[in-house]
Amino acid sequence: MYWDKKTETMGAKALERLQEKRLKAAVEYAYRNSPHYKRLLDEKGLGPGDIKGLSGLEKLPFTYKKDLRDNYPLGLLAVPRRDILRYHASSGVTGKPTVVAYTRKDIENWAELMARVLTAAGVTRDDTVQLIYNYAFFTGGLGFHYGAERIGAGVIPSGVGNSRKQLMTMKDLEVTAFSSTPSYALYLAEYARKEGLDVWDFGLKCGIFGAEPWSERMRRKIEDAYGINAFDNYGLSELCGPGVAVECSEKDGLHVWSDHFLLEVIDPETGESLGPGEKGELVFTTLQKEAMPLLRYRTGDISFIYEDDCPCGRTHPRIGRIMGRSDDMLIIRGINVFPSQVEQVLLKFPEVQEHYQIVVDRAGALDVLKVNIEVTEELFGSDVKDIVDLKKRLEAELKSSLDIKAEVSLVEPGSIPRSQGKAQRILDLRGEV
Ligand code: DLL
Repeated sequence: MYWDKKTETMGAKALERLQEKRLKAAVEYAYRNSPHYKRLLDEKGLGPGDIKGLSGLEKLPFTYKKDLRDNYPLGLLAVPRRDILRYHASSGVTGKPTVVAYTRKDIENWAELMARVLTAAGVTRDDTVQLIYNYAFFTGGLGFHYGAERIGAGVIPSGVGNSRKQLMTMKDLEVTAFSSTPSYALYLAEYARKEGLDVWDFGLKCGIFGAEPWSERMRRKIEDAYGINAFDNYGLSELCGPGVAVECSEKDGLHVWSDHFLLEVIDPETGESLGPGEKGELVFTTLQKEAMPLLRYRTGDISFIYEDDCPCGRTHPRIGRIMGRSDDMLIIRGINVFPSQVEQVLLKFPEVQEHYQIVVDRAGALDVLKVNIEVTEELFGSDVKDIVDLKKRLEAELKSSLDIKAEVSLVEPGSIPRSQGKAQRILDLRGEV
């Protein structure tokens, strides 16, 4: 089942020609409208007409998350503010979020891509879809919402939290499809079991999960619990949000919508392009974005491109499940967390030392974040009341900066193991679910 059969199944040559045409236009657009890209291209001695085809892609400079951060909040905008219809944001490295903006056309295109995503997973206008993603700055909620509406499905904008109500909604409104992070889907199934409910009986058909890494084993667990087909979908705020790539009924690789996003896989160390089958960092060039076009955006996500064609008939290239990151970003309950954000918070508290450890673990299916922090000798010898108060203030500040709850343990000076080389600040104990 396709949403836009013509585009999704267009011949490889025709897709390449389309990409070539759009790449030339995208470079020209970025040069003319984004002072940032004009400067970068000028520095490289590249004019807008110098990229003549896909083979010229490698001449273009990379764009990093750091570029968005350095140009916070809207330095990469390529249109006047009055043309912006929507803003979203994801967490940034230093406590400042990465802000992304959309024109009317960008929102339209995103809804189309999300309609393709949902259709690939089998959602039609006959479905009732429950969207269990955050509807605020995070792109998951509204991204799925617009796509499901585009298809004409019945949308339940459930948002996050209140598991009992989520289950009641699912059952009473006879929901047939839902979307959430994979870990929340598992958690909800466990919660239901404890409440004496059997989600298998709800009559659900499919689920679309993403925003964080998950495994085949997790897929099987979710499918077995709900009696559904579970599909992986991938995306990032900088490109639009969800809607960059999705699995089809084959469940073997995610199709990247390549009429919108030109895909490369590179060696994260050398920046060299890698061939199909070779594992490396995903890099995307936006081919149709107006508000914030990006050239060769380094995602930090590690995967590879499939070599063979997909039996589903879609010609857009497939990538494997995201296998990891090339940087130190952690994804905790679908929220991006950089260790440096924790450090920034600690710097505001003179009562704590620079020695800390971030521990990410699982309680059931859900991630939990703990931060062990050494206090000063002085505080260590002081009143319990002061320590409790400090713990509370640290937890409040971390929550406000990270958007996720962190449990703080204040520990004795000298108790966090010192390392000979790089400090071992992160302990990820999650393993595979
Ligand atoms: O997570 C967009 C999204 C929302 C995707 C809902 C899917 C569903 P950001 O908050 O900007 O955007 O985080 C993007 O999350 O670079 C990956 O590291 C990770 N990520 C997203 N989807 C997947 C996935 C949204 N399916 C970052 N598998 C990306 C593994 C994923 N990692």
